[in-house]
Amino acid sequence: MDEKITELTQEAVSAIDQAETLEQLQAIRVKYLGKKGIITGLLRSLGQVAPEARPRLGQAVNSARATVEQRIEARREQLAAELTQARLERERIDITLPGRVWPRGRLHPLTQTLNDIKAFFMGYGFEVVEGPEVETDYYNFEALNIPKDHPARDMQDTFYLGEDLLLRTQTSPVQIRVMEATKPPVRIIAPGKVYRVDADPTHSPMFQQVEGLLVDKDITFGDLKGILAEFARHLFGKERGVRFRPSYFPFTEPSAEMDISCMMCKGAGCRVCSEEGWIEILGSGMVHPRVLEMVGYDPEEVGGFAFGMGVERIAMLRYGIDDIRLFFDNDLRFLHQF
Ligand code: 2U9
Repeated sequence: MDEKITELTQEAVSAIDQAETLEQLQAIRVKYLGKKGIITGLLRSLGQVAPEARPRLGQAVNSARATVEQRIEARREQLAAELTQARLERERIDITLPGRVWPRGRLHPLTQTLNDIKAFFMGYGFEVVEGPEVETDYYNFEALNIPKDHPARDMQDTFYLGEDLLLRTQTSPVQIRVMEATKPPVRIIAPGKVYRVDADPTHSPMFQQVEGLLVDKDITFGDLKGILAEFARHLFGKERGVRFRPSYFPFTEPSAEMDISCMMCKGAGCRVCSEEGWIEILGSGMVHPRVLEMVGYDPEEVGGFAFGMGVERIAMLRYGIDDIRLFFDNDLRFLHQF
């Protein structure tokens, strides 16, 4: 019996050492230590040996079982480590390979210009408001004191969507709605898309405007001049000359257009300013008393100034672009330059 135990142990140990996979190792465990395993069988058969030999033989079988168990566990750890190592080799990643460089995006020149305009007026306490692009005749024309026979109302100039509905031709309706809903003081700018039947190198059927409105007690034309001149120098450089020219709009009285000294020729006269030395950048004026009355304000109590500018026009002057359609072509060769 002693010999058999020694022999069995050696046989098991050599099988364990030769096992190449965890599955083979498991089969060996079943063969020797399983319920019907050889060593388990030996333990059971101890009942048949002579009582005086039993303790010694029992000890020998138990020690054989412990040896086999230990060797299996040791080999299992070894095989598992080899498997992990092999997997690490197989899945090795070369972290020195250069990554892919993604091209960096940037803001559209019109967005950049609009952001700069907004930031300036927000700095003076103006709130940014937006409104619908589809408007009624009342908000787009009537409430702005635009007479029935004004050319802007013509089918040739306005996109009508029905009897009374149209695509707004300016963002002023937004400001009418704000005044209807709130009491003075009002200090807002209204940026947004507007639509006019017009298309050539400097006009697009859709373009963007920023209009501004300030209504309060004791507002003067001096307030208008001060803030708009400051705006012009903020956007086009503090060395720019600024001048106001009398003009006419149905919704403001008096009205004025603001020019800046030409940044190309510095006022000497060139192609960009049509030999004038000056370039128009926005329209403005004191809000017409009739417009104030129509929203329920008392023109004897409060007054205000308003202004309007085309964002594309400002961006064209700023960047020296001579065709408005370049903004809408989405040609990356153009867009990458800003
Ligand atoms: C209210 C009252 C008055 C807004 C104004 C202009 C002068 C103006 C044009 C500039 C170039 C439009 O984009 S453009 O074609 N705008 O000259 N806009 S005053 O006046 C208002 C606005 C709202 C309630």
